[in-house]
Amino acid sequence: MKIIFSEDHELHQSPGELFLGGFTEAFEKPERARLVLARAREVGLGPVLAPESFALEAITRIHDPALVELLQTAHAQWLASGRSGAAYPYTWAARGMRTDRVSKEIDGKLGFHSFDCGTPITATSWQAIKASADVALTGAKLLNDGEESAFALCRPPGHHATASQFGGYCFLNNAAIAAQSLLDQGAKRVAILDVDYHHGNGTQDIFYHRDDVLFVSLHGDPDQEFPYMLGFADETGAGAGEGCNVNYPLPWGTEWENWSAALEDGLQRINAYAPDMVQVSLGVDTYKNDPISHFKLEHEHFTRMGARIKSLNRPTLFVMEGGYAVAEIGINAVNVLTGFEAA
Ligand code: SP5
Ligand code: ZN
Repeated sequence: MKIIFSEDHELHQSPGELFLGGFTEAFEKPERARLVLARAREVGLGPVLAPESFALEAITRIHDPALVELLQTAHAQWLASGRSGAAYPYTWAARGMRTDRVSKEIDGKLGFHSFDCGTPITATSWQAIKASADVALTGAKLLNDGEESAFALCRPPGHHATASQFGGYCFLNNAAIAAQSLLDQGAKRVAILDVDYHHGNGTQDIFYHRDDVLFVSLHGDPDQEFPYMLGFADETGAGAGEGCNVNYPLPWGTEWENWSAALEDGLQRINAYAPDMVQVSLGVDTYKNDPISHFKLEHEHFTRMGARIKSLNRPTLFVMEGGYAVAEIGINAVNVLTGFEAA
């Protein structure tokens, strides 16, 4: 399986985030991608390719141009307004406030185009964000050119980002951008299976009214887990997209037995949809020792996950999302890919 990777991911490094009442080291850090790549090389998964550079139009097929511009300019405006460090949003449009206009001030813009305070923008973040989208787009192109599978080793991750808002360590929705690219290159239906511990609220929202993308997500019950306000089982799609959104919220402490039962149900839904292509939003924060998550999957379960995904028997693009047990992230992520290849 070909691996697409850009060293430019190193250019995004969060200075830290609020956690348990203090400001602590960021969980989403460059070491994550380094270790996944090292493990892929160690097991000989496949050749490592640099991404092509795509025009911004591939991104604005999904995202509001104002978000794309803000990601490129926010840090300079942050400095110009007398700040230092990274640009952090801290105030949002609560119920009863205006969402029909955007302030020209940096704090107003950041609040308008984000939904959490854990996703800061540094002077060089944009280069990493753009490279991550290019990694996913290159993976989509490989599938379109006939590859049976590919691994887009994206960082920063993407599945929380909506069309117009960043958050959850995500700035651009790499998986959504890649899926749109597959559709634009001729695929009629794409299924996205999101196995990250957190609900992929951005991906769901982007495709919620559409029937050309099936979104299936297994995740921590939003009554207990970030992002708290989306990801419930009664969200089934709307309009033309009715029936094209499938959520499996699962409680803290979920082990392989119940997780894999939900996976089997989700795989059936994907088979019934008969997609031309499959994408996997591959987060491995379901691992038992993940520092911010509460599922109980073990190394071997990731191998089995990959084998079950192979049973879909469709061209499959894996897009890296979360996973914060850094020492073991390489084993867990690559186990999915080797499990897929061996099945
Ligand atoms: C891509 C991805 O996995 N993003 C995850 C973003 C999660 N950010 C919020 C983290 C909140 C941590 N909650 C701590 C609960 C400790 N029991
Ligand atoms: Zn996650």
